[in-house]
Amino acid sequence: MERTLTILKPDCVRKQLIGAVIDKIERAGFRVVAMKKTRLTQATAGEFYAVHRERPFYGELVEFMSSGPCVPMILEKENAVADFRTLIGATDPAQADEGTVRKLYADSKGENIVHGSDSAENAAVEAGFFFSAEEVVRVD
Ligand code: DAT
Ligand code: MG
Repeated sequence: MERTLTILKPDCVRKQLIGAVIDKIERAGFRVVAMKKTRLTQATAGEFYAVHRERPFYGELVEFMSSGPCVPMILEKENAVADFRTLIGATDPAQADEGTVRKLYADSKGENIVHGSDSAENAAVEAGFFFSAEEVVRVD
């Protein structure tokens, strides 16, 4: 079993799509092993996306990710990282495959509904931004 970290971003929460996106996630076979609603500070959002620090969109990204509540989750499934990236589609919704979360719900490259980790190693690091060990509970 592999784990990935997702964030239902502030646009997802504002558009009242939390349930719709979780429905797609569960139907695709992911188990939710941790979940909360929270709001990133600019400092935490900046650190979370530190790899993009030099990119022209970094300021906008930090601003957006701290603009309202979000819903981070740890998801578990075989091949979770790659399968979740397939489920959400390309970063730019205009390039995303039909039926993907971003194609269905995202407005733009910058406001694209969901985050998905790009490796199992990064998923573990990213989970640490939101969850303590006691909050990661899989009982089923
Ligand atoms: P992904 O979220 O698909 O892993 P990424 O890691 O390249 O994409 O970028 C992280 C986030 O930064 C992305 O979800 C939205 C924002 N972003 C990326 N490229 C952008 C661009 N060209 N213009 C505006 N925002 C962008
Ligand atoms: Mg990425």
